[in-house]
Amino acid sequence: MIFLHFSDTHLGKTNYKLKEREEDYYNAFEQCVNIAIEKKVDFVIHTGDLFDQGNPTHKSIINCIRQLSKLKNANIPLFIIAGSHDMSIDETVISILEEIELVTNLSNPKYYETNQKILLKGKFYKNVFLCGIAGRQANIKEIFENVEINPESVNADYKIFMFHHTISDISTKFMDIPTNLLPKGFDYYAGGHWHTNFKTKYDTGIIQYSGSTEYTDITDMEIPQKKQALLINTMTKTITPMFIKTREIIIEKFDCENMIPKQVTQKCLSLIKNKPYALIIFRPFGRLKEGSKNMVDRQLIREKAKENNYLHCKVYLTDLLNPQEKKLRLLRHSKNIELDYLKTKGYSQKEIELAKIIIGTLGTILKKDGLEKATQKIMAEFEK
Ligand SMILES: [Mn+2]
Repeated sequence: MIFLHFSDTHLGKTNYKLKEREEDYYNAFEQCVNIAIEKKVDFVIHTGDLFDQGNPTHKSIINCIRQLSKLKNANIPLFIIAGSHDMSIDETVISILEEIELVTNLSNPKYYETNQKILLKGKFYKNVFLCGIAGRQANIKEIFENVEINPESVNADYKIFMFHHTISDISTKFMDIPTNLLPKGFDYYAGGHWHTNFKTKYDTGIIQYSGSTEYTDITDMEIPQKKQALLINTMTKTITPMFIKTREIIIEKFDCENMIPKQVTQKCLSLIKNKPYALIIFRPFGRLKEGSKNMVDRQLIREKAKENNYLHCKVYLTDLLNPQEKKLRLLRHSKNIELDYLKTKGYSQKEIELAKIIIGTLGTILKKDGLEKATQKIMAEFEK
């Protein structure tokens, strides 16, 4: 059997508010579907973040259905789990797609049983057994600790486990679960959530993250790795990357230590060639000799890029320091990033405490009396 694995398609996402970038995500998704059809695969697996949002735009749903219908017409089933971005307060769009028989959502409760343990009933397709866990974060370690696999899966010739979490083998800093919490005995562990390609051996099989199908943010753009879907042959156990054609993204990072702003501008201008449709991102770093980084003429740089037919030009000055500026040592992924920032800005401890409460109430779903309680808490802190 042959199957295709891809992930993190983030339909509906864009970068820099460009409609062309939104199209790029649809285009990458379409390429994956076309590969599956051309290679006449037996089935496809998607490991979550089909959409970029839990309440996706109509446009992205239409684009998605159009592609999934092509797979259906070619008799190629698609097995999927919901990713962290696919979740909504009430269910996930993926379950709607399942209702109209375009996908099998293995993270749908109908594919597992919860008593004290979580039994993954999964699904048999021909001689393959597939099961998976949705990309939620809450109590995720406990969930994995309590997972049991359908005992009938021993009859399958090939077993696939799908998940949407970062394992400790990738990063101890960003990990959701230690690698050894993955259930044992599978042939293929299909990972999603981590946007770059990653593979390692595990127990009786192999763990494979196919990565996202587009470059979703600046960190992702800076990693020199082609975007891909993976073609797996279960008999020969070969895994072949199928590369996705993506828009050219040029990142120019250069040292500007002891330069003046005008020299930084000149340096950027000199790096602009003629690259139709490419994205160009400048990231100068180092400390300026004089002037201020706001004097770097971003407008002029952007204009020259436009004249040279680039799709878009972005100049990041965050890593460029003014002559007297203290180096802000902000932990990029610190949970207290806002508080660290307020501290560096000289706010008092009391003000920071207050901000902490306010920030803590943002983005949470305020239950009954929630707003009132939050207000009381803020007032109590204020009166201290
Ligand atoms: Mn993702």
